Amino acid sequence: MLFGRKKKNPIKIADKGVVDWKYTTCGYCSTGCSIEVGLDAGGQAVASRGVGGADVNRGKLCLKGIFEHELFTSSNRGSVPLMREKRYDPFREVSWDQALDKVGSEIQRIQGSYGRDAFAVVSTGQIMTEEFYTLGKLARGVIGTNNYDGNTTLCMSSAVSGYKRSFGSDGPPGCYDDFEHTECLLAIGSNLPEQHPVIFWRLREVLEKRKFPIIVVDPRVTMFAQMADMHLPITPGTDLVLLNSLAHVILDEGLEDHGYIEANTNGYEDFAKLVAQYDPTTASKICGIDEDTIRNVARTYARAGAAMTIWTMGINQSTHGSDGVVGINNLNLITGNIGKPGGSSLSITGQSNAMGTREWSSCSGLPGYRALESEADREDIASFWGIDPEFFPKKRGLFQTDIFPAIETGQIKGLWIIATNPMTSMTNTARIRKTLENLEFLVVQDAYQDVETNEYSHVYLPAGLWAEKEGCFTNTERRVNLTRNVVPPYGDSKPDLWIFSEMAKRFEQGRKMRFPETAEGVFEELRQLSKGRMLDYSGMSYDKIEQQRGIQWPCTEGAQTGTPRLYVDGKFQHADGKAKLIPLPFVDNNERPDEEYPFWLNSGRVVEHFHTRTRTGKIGNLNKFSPTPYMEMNPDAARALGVVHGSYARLTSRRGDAVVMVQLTQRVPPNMVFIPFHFHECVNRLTLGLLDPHSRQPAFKHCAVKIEPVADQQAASVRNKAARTY
Ligand SMILES: Nc1nc2c(c(=O)[nH]1)N[C@H]1C(S)=C(S)[C@@H](COP(=O)(O)OP(=O)(O)OC[C@H]3O[C@@H](n4cnc5c(=O)[nH]c(N)nc54)[C@H](O)[C@@H]3O)O[C@H]1N2
Ligand SMILES: Nc1nc2c(c(=O)[nH]1)N[C@H]1C(S)=C(S)[C@@H](COP(=O)(O)OP(=O)(O)OC[C@H]3O[C@@H](n4cnc5c(=O)[nH]c(N)nc54)[C@H](O)[C@@H]3O)O[C@H]1N2
Ligand code: SF4
Ligand SMILES: [Mo]
Repeated sequence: MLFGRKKKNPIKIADKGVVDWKYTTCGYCSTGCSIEVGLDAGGQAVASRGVGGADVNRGKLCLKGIFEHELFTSSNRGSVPLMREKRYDPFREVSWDQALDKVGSEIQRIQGSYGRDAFAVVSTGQIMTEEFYTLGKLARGVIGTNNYDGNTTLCMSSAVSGYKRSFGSDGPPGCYDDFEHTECLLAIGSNLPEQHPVIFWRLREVLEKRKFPIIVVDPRVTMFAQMADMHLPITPGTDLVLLNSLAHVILDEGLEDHGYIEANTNGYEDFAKLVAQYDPTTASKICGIDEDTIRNVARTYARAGAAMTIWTMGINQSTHGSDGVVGINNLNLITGNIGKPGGSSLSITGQSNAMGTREWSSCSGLPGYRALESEADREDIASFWGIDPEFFPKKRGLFQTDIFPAIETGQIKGLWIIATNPMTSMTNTARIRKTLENLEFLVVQDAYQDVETNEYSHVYLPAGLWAEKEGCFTNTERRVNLTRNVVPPYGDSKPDLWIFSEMAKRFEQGRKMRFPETAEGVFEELRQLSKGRMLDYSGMSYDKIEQQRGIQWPCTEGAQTGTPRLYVDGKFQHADGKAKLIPLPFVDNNERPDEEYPFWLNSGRVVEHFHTRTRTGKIGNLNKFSPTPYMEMNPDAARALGVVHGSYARLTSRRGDAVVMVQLTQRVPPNMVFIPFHFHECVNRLTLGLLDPHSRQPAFKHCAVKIEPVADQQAASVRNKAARTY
């Protein structure tokens, strides 16, 4: 007799004919999963699988990783450089020399006519560390523009700013292993199960062995909120009030760690004076969390032997993003939860190499966490690169979010965009379109030629993607992972590293400088420049990184391996070695719902898509789960407006309008809608993006809209160019 499964057809996994598995690292999110790509006898990439012995993912991949090998030949990859004299004319195919000569001469023309800073460079969090460093050498050391930044301003700049203010330096102090030791996890504005599925799986694995409280702060009932012990559906943009109030209760009830505060921090008195104003009764009226819950969370957190906070864009993308991060650091400093197993302020990073750009790209300063403002740092790098230190500016230039307005005012005339797609990902895209039309010259360097921003370019440079190249990514827990080259770049596309080095040759100063040809050659410069510093790479090599499946910096010369946690000895990076407790008054400066625009517009991500869908929109097994722009809307609110499930609705803000399909769900409260930002001509037509004063990061998640049903679905879908069918 047959029982159970045996009665059914057994699951068969198709034989893909893999003859060789090649080690590399996933190129999507910052989790940093080790991945192997299977090649068939013809050298084609036909499969991906997780690496069993890798500490990060232990054999697992999320569904983006599982289909990642399909990227190499996905549609609309760029294979040859393209050029046109006038925007919107048809492109013509050109040789690499023609394209690079044109870009080089346009940079020189613009700088010659309008000054060095009139040409700007906007990069990404998604190329290799060695490529970032080389781009920095080119932008700072050869081209010499101070208007050089990256899309990390849309993503991690609040975390960077908050870490610097509290601890004196960037650098997430904790690691995934903290889940093994913590007794309380507070997760603010992070939807870990969808956005970092493998970090979430690490957490779940620990929870199966040992129970500890999970507290999720998010205005939506996310998948994370559904599994939490406590869900705090906070009023958007008011996390700082909650954090101040948690500190209030902890100090009021004497639950703080006196010894730690005394030994390792300063600023306590001013901080205590400020949080005294945020009693739970007052705070609950602003942040929407009832006072007993605030007290309960504060006591649970402070009484835990070790407690940690993780956060992502719900904190960073806010007008008080940087303050929110400092507020989290304050909480962990007063409870003595920095630098110990299970006690941490761990910012969950976004893009695969958002950390690598912070460390090495020179966007906000100089390589290896050096500052333009420091004479010694300028001299260090100038002598290493063989240039005059006076060539460097003495202060950082514009952030990405200030570069676009500077194009509007005519201060910037030329722009080079590398691996980012602001026509879909920036706030108020109608304004971005006009801004790009103001440029005398735009060059777009991307792996895909159909990236929306390319519609406005004069030159398109086709770049190799992910494992078509070699180099490192640093993940959320400071782990330097190696992406080994698996297949050659598509068509005649070139690795970004090659493009940057070739561009340098178009400049007199660049011809005199050394640009190593291989990524490993560049890595040697990183080793030397980081020796003895906080982010020491000197004990790493490519082979050692591959053997250990990633190494966490610092890894000093001769050390067996890296370091899981920072600040273990309570010594911080401020001049006096102490961390700062910083008072943070809350200023309510968001656009809020009112009578005319009665809904909060919240935006974020879904598990199967990555950002602007240049990649995941073309992978059938990902796109089929979420092919259409849609919004989550509460059924009660929808009923009042006559909006029905599965129909279309028009959203209007003070900036513009967008049409989306309606998904009715209790995930969102009646006064809020949520839209994944992956689709072009969609949510960012509506967003306002007020900037955080410290980090210049936009408040993508907070603005106000009105909603009306749209009768004609046909018109709606034509209007909405986003329904791409690759
Ligand atoms: N599948 C997938 N994974 C990704 C990415 C992707 O595009 N797709 N992108 C990667 C990148 S670059 C990033 S930055 C991360 C982002 O990762 P997450 O930040 O986890 O993702 P989001 O969906 O942007 O936002 C998280 C949550 O913030 C909440 N939120 C909105 N406003 C507030 C608020 O005022 N307070 C609080 N507490 N919460 C609020 C939203 O409701 C949302 O559920 O994901 C990375 N991983
Ligand atoms: N409304 C709203 N807007 C948001 C957000 C939100 O939550 N809500 N989140 C913001 C955040 S956190 C982020 S990080 C941004 C992301 O916004 P973008 O950076 O604009 O998004 P991506 O689609 O990842 O763009 C990366 C581009 O790089 C290309 N690319 C990939 N690999 C390579 C490579 O190796 N070389 C080159 N040259 N190109 C490559 C891809 O094809 C793609 O076009 O969006 C921001 N915008
Ligand atoms: S969790 Fe992130 S790093 Fe891991 S497979 Fe998924 S997208 Fe890649
Ligand atoms: Mo991001």
